[in-house]
Amino acid sequence: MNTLQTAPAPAPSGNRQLRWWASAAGIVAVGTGVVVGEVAAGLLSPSVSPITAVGGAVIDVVPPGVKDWAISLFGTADKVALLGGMALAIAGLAALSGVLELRRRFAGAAVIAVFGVVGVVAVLGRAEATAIAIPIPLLVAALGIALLRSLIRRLREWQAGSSGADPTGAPARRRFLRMLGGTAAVAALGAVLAATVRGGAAVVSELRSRLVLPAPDSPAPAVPAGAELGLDGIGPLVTPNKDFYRIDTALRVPVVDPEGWRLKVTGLVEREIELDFAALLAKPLIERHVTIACVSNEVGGDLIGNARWLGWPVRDLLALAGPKAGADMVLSRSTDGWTAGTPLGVLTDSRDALLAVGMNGEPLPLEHGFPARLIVPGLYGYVSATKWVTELKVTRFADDVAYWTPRGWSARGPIKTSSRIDVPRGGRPVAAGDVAFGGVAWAQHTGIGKVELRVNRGDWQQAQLAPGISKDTWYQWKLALPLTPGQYEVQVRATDLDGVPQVEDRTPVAPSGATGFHTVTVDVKS
Ligand SMILES: Nc1nc2c(c(=O)[nH]1)N[C@H]1C(S)=C(S)[C@@H](COP(=O)(O)O)O[C@H]1N2
Ligand SMILES: [Mo]
Repeated sequence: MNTLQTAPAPAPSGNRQLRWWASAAGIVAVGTGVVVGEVAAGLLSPSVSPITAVGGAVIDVVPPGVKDWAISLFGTADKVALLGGMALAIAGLAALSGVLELRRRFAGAAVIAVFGVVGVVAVLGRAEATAIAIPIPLLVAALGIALLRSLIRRLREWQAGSSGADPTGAPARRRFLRMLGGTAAVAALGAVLAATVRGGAAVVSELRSRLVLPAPDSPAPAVPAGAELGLDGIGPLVTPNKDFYRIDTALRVPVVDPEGWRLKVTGLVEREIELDFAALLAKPLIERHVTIACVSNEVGGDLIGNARWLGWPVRDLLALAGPKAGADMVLSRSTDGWTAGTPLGVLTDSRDALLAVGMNGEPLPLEHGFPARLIVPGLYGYVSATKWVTELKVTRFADDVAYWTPRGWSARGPIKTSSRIDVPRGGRPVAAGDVAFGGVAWAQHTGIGKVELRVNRGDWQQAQLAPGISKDTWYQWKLALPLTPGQYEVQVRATDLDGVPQVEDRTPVAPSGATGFHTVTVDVKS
């Protein structure tokens, strides 16, 4: 036996160092459990893991105000922020469980057990949860507890300065550190594995990239000359897919294999219909530009985008099913259980409401609903634009409620006429003289009639309005204002083609969309 190895190990000096090691033990134990749980979920229940279930539950219980705040703070990185926040919270509780377990046997284990129960409750609350997903959080907790208990036992032995009953006679310190390091390594490996198990997404991405969409029977009307003003600083008239805003409650983008995808039309219909992806692509498809917007878009905000969508008119699909008298709503449902309630009339009138498969000449990106979603001109996304859609239930507003309705949002959500100043960009001073103002205005399905600007609440001055691609899209506008040095407040107001101006009174985004004039302060330098 080597004397060096059996030399008594110095006990971790002082309570602080001991607590530090106990915290590390807690984090490594719980982290390993969580990672193993994610791997298990990835294999057994791809759409629900303990982490996505808890995160989804957090999203579901936060009041609309907090959701708006999170979106305004983190923008489309709100999910990364949520996952990061969860990781910090879990690490904090895990460290605490280590310290508690060191102080008192089973005290830390109890904290982890609570984790497990919270996880099970969260999984039970997910619409997409399969039975196999339910016990996974308990597995996570059991593994975390087992690891924590043996790590803490070794830490105690080190503290006591004993070499215990270890037949190798390795010092207690080394046995603790070896187990801590070994477990952390397993967790790291598991994290890599969890990422690969997510390869399902990679497979569907590959299928998507090889998919060739049919040419539309009815192509999109040409973009009129001059619709794009080309003013520096106004976003492009058609938003590229990669820049298109993304809003949904899905922590992990649903991965839907088009081969297995089915859309059912159910409820108050003469004939239930089931459609697979090949059958959908074989329908006479049309292509249209439609500007969609989020109800959470603040005045002047960027949760709005314009794309060329390829799809089958929902009107034709519903005509095949034959809605029964008395029906007034279509509850659309996605693979992850999210729902939107759309007035039946809007889906059966002459507008181009689409069961869309293409976006700007490509299959829908996974984030934007691959393989199929709804696009309805004139309605906010939360009451119409269901991504990863798998069911249309013809029903009545009196009988069914959609996802956001009980959470403080209006059951009906027509888009409010609005306008935005994109240039000059806020905060940057501009040179005196003719100052170029420009932006966009929208009144989906009615169309924009005029856009005006006013300076320091003076008279409204009419801007040059570019032709819209259609009444369902936004319009660009511009106006040069002669300004001398000083500070100005500039406001924009759009009026729709029925002559109705946008609402001046400021109202918040909840419950049915913001109103008010976009107002910017412009610093003019000599
Ligand atoms: N399945 C599903 N579809 C959804 C949502 C969702 O949370 N889940 N959010 C809706 C909302 S609120 C909006 S504004 C639009 C946004 O569509 P986009 O992400 O393609 O821009 O999708 C709608 N469709
Ligand atoms: Mo939205």
